[in-house]
Amino acid sequence: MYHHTLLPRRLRALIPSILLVLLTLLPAAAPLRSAGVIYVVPGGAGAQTGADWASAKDLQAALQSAASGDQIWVKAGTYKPTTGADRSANFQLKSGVAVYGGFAGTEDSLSQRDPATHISALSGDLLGNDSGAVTSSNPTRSDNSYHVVTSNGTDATAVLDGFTITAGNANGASFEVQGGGLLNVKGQPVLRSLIFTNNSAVTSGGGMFNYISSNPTLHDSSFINNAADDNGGGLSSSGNSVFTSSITMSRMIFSGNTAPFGGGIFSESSDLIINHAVFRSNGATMVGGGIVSNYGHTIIAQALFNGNTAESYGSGMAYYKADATISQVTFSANWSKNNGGALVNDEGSPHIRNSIFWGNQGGQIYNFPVGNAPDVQFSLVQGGYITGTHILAADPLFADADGADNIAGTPDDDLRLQAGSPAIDAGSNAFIPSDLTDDNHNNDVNETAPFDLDSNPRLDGAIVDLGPYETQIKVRLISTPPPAGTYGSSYSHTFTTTAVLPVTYSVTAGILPPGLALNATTGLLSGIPTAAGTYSGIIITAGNADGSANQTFAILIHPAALTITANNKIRIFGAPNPPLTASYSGFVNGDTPDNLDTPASLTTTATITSPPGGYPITASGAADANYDITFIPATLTITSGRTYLALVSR
Ligand SMILES: [Ca+2]
Ligand SMILES: [Ca+2]
Ligand SMILES: [Ca+2]
Ligand SMILES: [Ca+2]
Repeated sequence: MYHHTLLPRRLRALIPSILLVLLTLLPAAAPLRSAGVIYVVPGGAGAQTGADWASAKDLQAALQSAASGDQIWVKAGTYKPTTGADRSANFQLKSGVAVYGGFAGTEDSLSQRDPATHISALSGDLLGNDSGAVTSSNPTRSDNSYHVVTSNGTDATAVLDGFTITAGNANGASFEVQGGGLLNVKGQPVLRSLIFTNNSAVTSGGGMFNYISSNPTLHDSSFINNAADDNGGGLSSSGNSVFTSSITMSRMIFSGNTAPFGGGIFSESSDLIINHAVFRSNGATMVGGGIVSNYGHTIIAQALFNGNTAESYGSGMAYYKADATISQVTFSANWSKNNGGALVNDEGSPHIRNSIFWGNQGGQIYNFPVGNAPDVQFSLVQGGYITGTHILAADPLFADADGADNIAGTPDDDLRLQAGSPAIDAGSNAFIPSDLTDDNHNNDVNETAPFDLDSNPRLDGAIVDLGPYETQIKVRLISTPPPAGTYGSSYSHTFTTTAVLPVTYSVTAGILPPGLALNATTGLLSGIPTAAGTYSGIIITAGNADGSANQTFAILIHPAALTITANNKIRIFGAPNPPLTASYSGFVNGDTPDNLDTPASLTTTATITSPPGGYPITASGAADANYDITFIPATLTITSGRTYLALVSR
């Protein structure tokens, strides 16, 4: 820390002049300026210094001049890699430079932009003549850029955020046959809020091609209507035996992309981590409408595969010698001409958890060779899954499986779960995926996923649902129905709920047994029943601002046990029968014999002429709705005079 004092004085004196020499050696063309914002509008404006909106640069010029730490703010409009005809020109991203689109051209802070409203498009349609099909051979695309964007060799400080990338057509030679929208070789850029649409490639990755040692992250982005003539209509990612690649994606949409192999995504010797994604209406003319994964590791969490098609196998996904973890995924209304309506597992080893396979044409899960079955647990599989554990096979009761158009597999399908779906609370919480892409921005990727595909809490109630959507019930009555009670006996039952906010309990239909009352705050139903009977059709509602839950039940109030015991009597032979009496055991609620609907009658067979002996006294006839009455008889003993005296003196 005292190094400067060790410098010889003469050397210290030289330092200013050394600095001066170094400064003069810097090329004059590189202006010394602090990192900041470079403003961009189509074609540039004013003095084109990039210092503000009024003197904005064009995008290509801004990228050329940007230094590490710069941001480039790009006004809405269309930007092409060149004003000429050089199909190899492209927008090359830079490490340390973040390029943001979506500005109206008036903003002074990043948070004011809105890419959904102010479309900043990067277009490879150099002649501006594109029409018709998005195919590499379409003549109106023969002028288009081979790659609209490249991010080769960048690190994770290269950012592209808030753009539509369109009209790339990689139909050249060498690398210019793949990645029409974006080519990423040995790059690790952060790609956010991008729409890749109408890009094509003569081999791989119509929308984007990712190749060896490339580990980009892609968030909040869509691949729509891209095409490749070989594989990966939307996205293709490849490693090789030495250099693997890995793509981490969250909140993605792949829709309407086509290729022979992997309409949405083709991945080979590459790892895929996908959290929150919709694969819809992608098509493979051969295998893997949604995804093909060959070799490599794939994690797919909280995703929907709907309306994808494959002319051969595996309309949702196809795995070849790849391992995969598939959790909280729904496959529905995918169409495969042959097998694997949802999934083909070809010598792979998928682990499938908390997922739904329903209504796919071509069967649900197809294994090749037969017997090489994925490990399926806590999932709903149409037709069942014989080697799985905790498998349901009942209709999952999607909210609207074929949507308003009544055609399954089109974008209006609603594959959330209806109330009463067997898939609600049918998963295993142990298999909730982790927060792979840190969707709650707390730098913890090991905690369980906080959000479902709708960005609702992933866990509602005590147990996770199957599929990507968690039904938000919010308020649940979780207690068992109230038990039976007994007339005159203290009764207590507490209704319990799971809810974030406190709930209020009320009786919304039927009548509680008399004597019982419901505490609106605690849910305690208590009291002493004052009338036996069956009280049916009672509905208890627990509710708060989030919603409410009902429970319908009957309460049976049993009669109390009452024993009427006739009293033994004795009389002397020849005397009239004494008054017959009885004792009562079991009265509650202050009842007396006078409260009985029908009083007990006491009879004996003895008459005034009956000889000495024992005669039964029978209690009977008493009846009351509140009592379950047992009668116990007694004996009238008729004695001779001497015996009578002995008995009564005892
Ligand atoms: Ca064109
Ligand atoms: Ca539909
Ligand atoms: Ca987190
Ligand atoms: Ca649940």
